[in-house]
Amino acid sequence: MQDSWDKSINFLKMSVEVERKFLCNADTRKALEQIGVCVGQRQFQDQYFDTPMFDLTLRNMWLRKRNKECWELKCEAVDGTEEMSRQQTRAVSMCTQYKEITSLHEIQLRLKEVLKTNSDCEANSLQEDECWLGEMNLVPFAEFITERWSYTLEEDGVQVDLDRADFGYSVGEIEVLVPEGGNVKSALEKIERTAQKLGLTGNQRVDGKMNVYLQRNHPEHYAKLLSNNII
Ligand code: V4E
Repeated sequence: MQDSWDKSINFLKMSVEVERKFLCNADTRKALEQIGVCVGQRQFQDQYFDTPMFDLTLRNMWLRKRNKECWELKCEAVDGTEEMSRQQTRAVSMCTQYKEITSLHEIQLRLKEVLKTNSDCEANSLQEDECWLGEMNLVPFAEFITERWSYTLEEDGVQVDLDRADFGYSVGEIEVLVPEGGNVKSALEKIERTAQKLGLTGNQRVDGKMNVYLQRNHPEHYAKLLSNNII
C-alpha cells in the first residue's frame, strides 16, 4: 500500500514533456522566424545507456547522460486525455509524451525497481563514482553530439528546437513541458496551433534523432523496437 502511494507521489513530482517532431525546410524556418525569437544556440553530447539485452529501451525507458554530467530518465507517460474530439486524437497521434526524471536518486530507485537489481551504490554527483552503472549492468549504446537552435514563441510555454546531430540528421521539435498534474490536453492544443502556424501538413510521425541513430547503428534492435510499437 505504502509502495503504491509512494509511486503515485513520485509520478506527481515528475514533469511530462509533450513533443511533436517535424522536418524543417526553408518555409518552416521562415514561419518560425515570424512567430518566434531565437533565444540561443548550443551544443551538447548525449550518451544513452541500457543493459546488453536492452531491458530499458524495450520498456520504452531512455537513460541518458548529457554533457558528461546531467542524468535524465525518460519513461513513456500515459496521457490523461480520455474524451477527445477527432482533431484532438490526431494531435495525440502526432506527439509523444514522456515523464522526465532528473534527480539521480529518483532515477536509481526507478531503475532498481525495473531491473530488479540490488545496487548498494548511493547517488553521488561525482562523475567518477558511477559504480551503480556496473551493478545494474548498464553500458553505453549510443553517443552523439547535437547542435541546437532554440526558439520561444508567443504561444505561452511553447519552445521550438531545431537540432542537427553529428551523424547527419536534422529534426525540429515543438515542445511543451507540463508540470506536476498539469493540463496535457492544453499542451496538445498549443502544439497543434503552433504546427499549423508553421505550416506543417504531414500526418505521419517524424523520426527523432535516436530512431535514425538506431536504424544506422543497431538495426536489429531498431527492428525489435518497431515491432513492439515502441518507436
Ligand atoms: C524518448 C526517447 C528518447 C529520449 C530522447 O528523446 P528526444 O526528446 O527525442 O531527444 P532530445 O535530444 O530532443 O531531448 P531533449 O533535449 O528534448 O530532452 S530516444 C527515443 N525516444 C522515444 C521516441 C519515440 N518513441 N518517438 C519519437 C518521435 N521520438 C522519441
